[in-house]
This record gives sequence, structure tokens and C-alpha cells, in this order.
Amino acid sequence: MNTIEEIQKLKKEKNAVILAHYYVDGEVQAIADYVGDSYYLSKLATTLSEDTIIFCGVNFMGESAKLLNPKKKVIMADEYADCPMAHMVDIDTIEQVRQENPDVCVVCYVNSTAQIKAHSDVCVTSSNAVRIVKALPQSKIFFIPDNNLGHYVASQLPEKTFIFHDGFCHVHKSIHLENVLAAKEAHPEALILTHPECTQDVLEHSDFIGSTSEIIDFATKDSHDTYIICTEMGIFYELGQKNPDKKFYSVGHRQFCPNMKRISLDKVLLALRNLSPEVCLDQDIADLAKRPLEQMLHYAK
Ligand code: CIZ
Ligand code: SF4
Repeated sequence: MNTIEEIQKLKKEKNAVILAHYYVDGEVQAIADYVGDSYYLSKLATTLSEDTIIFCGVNFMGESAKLLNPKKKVIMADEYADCPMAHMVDIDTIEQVRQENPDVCVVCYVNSTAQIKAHSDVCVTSSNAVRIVKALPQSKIFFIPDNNLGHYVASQLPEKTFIFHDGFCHVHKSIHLENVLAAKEAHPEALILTHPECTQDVLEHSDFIGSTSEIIDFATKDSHDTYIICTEMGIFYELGQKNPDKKFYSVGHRQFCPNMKRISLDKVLLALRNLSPEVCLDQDIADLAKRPLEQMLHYAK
């Protein structure tokens, strides 16, 4: 039996479901039951009947799945796949901002640890951040941790005031404007589709700004046939699946998240065999961290 056949067999035997993010390797996305962004996957996780979730993504995503599904076993395909941005804010900073701004709403990009979520008021993802911040009753926002996404949200909501944090995604930050302009020179007919974790100069030169799922939807519905894609390269798999006749160009070798790329078919198989490593959260933190995620699902309705 080959690796893929064994994964399929074990998945049935163990009543497990495989969830994968768009940034993991295409061959992992191909064997997953559901592929999506973290908003879709966290919403979906609340509707699944299987007892066990095998999560192919970084730790904060598995934690979110566990927070929303405390009774299910959530197994990470790789326990060391961790997003550096998830650790960029500290609790003291949040509490200090709260003390100095008693009316502030702490809006936490979902790319954060459960501990950080536990000190936040509401979570957002890149696909719902503008919608949720707009719907919040508070007008003063402390947006953590991603500085670029925070500024993008602020640019869409001039009626709100923002305090920003200085967190960033090293993958999106290293997509430089000169790389984008070089790609545009090579493919002048292409539209530039960009993730809001990219820097402001790149966003300003883009034809469309959106999360991974929004970029995929845009490219799938749009009538052009050539695109330059400014986000992590794993997205090319789903773009190609949905649009076999369109051309998608990268902006160079920097669109690579080493943590997302830790996940392989062999690791998925091992995770299924051993039902380990399991996501285990401290109960006190879990109780507090669940609330901002539920607030996100509430405001996103
Ligand atoms: O929200 C997510 O899943 C991330 C990390 C990126 C995106 O835009 O989908
Ligand atoms: Fe974190 Fe960036 Fe990798 Fe996403 S692409 S997991 S934000 S380092």
C-alpha cells in the first residue's frame, strides 16, 4: 500500500478528517478532505461529525480548531510548524494599552497563540477583518499583531481610530515592490493580486487585495487570464486546480513559508497512525481564548 492509500485507510478506521491550509504543499492539499483559509477551516471545524481532526497547518490554526471543538481530538501533522507572527505580541503590551485606553477594543488577528487570544476581545482573519472591525461598537481599536493588515483595515475604515502593533509576517514582508514591478514588466497584461499582510507600497500597486480565499475567488470569477500573485506559494495549487487555463506568476523565490512547508504526506500518515501530537490547552486559557473566536463567528454572520 502506498502512503496515500494508507492515509485514506487509516482516516476511515480512525474516524478522522484532514483539514489543510492553502499554504501547505499541493500534494498535502490533494489528500485533504477540506482545504481553506483559517476562517473557513475554523468555522467548518464546528460542523464536522468525525471525532478526530488532523490539521495540516501551523499551530495557531490547530489551537483555534481545538478551542472551537474542545471535545474533539485535534492532531497536528507537525507540532513544530509554528507561525512566528503568532508570538509577536506580549500580554504586558496588551494590558498596558488597555490601561491607557479603557475604551479600546483589542482586535486579535487569528495568527496568534491561544494565550494572546485569551487577552483579546475579538479575533479576525484576513478574510473578515474589515467586516468585523466595522461592525464593532467600539471606535478605538488596538490591532494586534500584524502591522500591515492593521493599516490595511484602517485604510478601509476612516471612521475608526487605531493603535497598531509592530508584528509582521516575514514571508509577505519579503515580497518587495521591486520584485512585483519586475514581474509586472515581464507580464504587463497581468493583474496583481495581493494579500494584506504585504507592505503598503506593494498594496498600492495591486489590482486586488484579499485573503487567500478572496484571491482564489477573484481569480476564478475574473475574466483576465494572467495574474501576478503576492502571497505564499502554496496558493498556486488551488489557483491551478480551479483555473487550469489561466496563468499565475510568482514574484520570486521569497513567497515560501518554511513552517507551512514542514507538512508532508509522511507526517500526515504518522499523525494518523499515532494520533499524536495532540493539541492540548490549559483549561483556564482555553475558556478565555474561545470567547474572542466565538465573537468573531458572531460578528461575521
Ligand atoms: O487567514 C488565513 O488563513 C491566512 C493565514 C491567510 C489567508 O489569507 O488565508
Ligand atoms: Fe505565519 Fe506568514 Fe507563514 Fe502565514 S505565511 S504561517 S503568517 S509566517
